[in-house]
Amino acid sequence: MKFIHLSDLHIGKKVNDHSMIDEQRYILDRILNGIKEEKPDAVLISGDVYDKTTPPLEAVLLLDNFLNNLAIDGLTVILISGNHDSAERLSFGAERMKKSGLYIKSIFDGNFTPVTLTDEYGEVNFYSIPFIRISDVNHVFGTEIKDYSEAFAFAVEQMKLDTSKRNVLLSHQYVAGASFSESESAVGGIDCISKDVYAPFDYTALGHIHKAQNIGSERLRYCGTPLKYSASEIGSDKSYTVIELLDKKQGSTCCEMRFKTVPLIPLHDMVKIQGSFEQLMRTKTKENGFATEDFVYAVLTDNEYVNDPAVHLRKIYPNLLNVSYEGNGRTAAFYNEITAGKIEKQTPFDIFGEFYTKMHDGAEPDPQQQDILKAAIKEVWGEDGEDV
Ligand SMILES: [Mn+2]
Repeated sequence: MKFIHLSDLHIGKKVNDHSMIDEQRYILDRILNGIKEEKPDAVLISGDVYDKTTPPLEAVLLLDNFLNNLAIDGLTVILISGNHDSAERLSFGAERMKKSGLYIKSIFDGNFTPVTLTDEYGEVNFYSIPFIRISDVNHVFGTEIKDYSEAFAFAVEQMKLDTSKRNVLLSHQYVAGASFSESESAVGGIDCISKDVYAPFDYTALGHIHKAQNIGSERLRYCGTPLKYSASEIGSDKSYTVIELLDKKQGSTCCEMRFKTVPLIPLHDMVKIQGSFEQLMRTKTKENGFATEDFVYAVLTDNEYVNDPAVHLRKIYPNLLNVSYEGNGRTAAFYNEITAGKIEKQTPFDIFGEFYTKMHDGAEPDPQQQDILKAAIKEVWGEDGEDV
């Protein structure tokens, strides 16, 4: 039984206000080609299909297109919702679509009927638990559980697993021990689930964490996002996971399995570039190790204030995502120029005034700003502020 594990597509996502839709269209195309080559029995998508509960039109069209392209003879597609999806919206038409081999499990209702596929080694049961909170379990089962792992374990118990068969779970949760990046959002420390609750499954296709990783073993795995969605993912490789479940010997807890990842090369990479404004404006193309159309996080090392660097940098790097300054762009030399040798003789009002002027290309604070400043100084130092 061969299946492909995907998750966290986040279709419709914007990174720093920059639409990723073209990148997503491209990468889904690559994945589709991979699926056609690999000829799996199933494709599993473990949540965060969309980036928003009300995805934009282009995102809906793209998912529609992807799922339609997956209507390949003999291919089963199973999809759960993540914390970014609207469970109800995603479940549109779910009942009817089962007939065509597309199983959407986005509403947690206590029904754990698996999707069962058969190969030469027997049956494989694919179970789904969309993203849930403790309150979902308590709501559905009338329990009063307070612990996340306990709530999840309770749900798993209700499946009454036949462990002599091969069992697979799709789950979108934060499993304790996973290392995450910046783009997950709403991944909290208390929300994590012990990996032990996943032990009864031969394989768990996890979603939620954007960095591909095994949790303890390759049977409990985050496949990661198909694209980099934050600066913290620069330098990390993206891929999808291909799993093959083989024989489950009588009496053994897990079946034999094969595991591999297939690298995903994006249309445009995400890179960090660093240097002075002048250097970055001079740096142009691929000779320097990156294409100008890459998604760029620029880090300026200038000591001097640069006016509107993004406006100019964007002429060379059209997919510029962010400009930041190393050390705030104002090194010790910058501050020394203001303060050296004279700070002790100045009042806080004078020091701030000079600082303000430096930061605003020579403009002085206007009378209203001066009043605010005086009031603030008075609040900190009292009337004595003038003499400090
Ligand atoms: Mn996600």
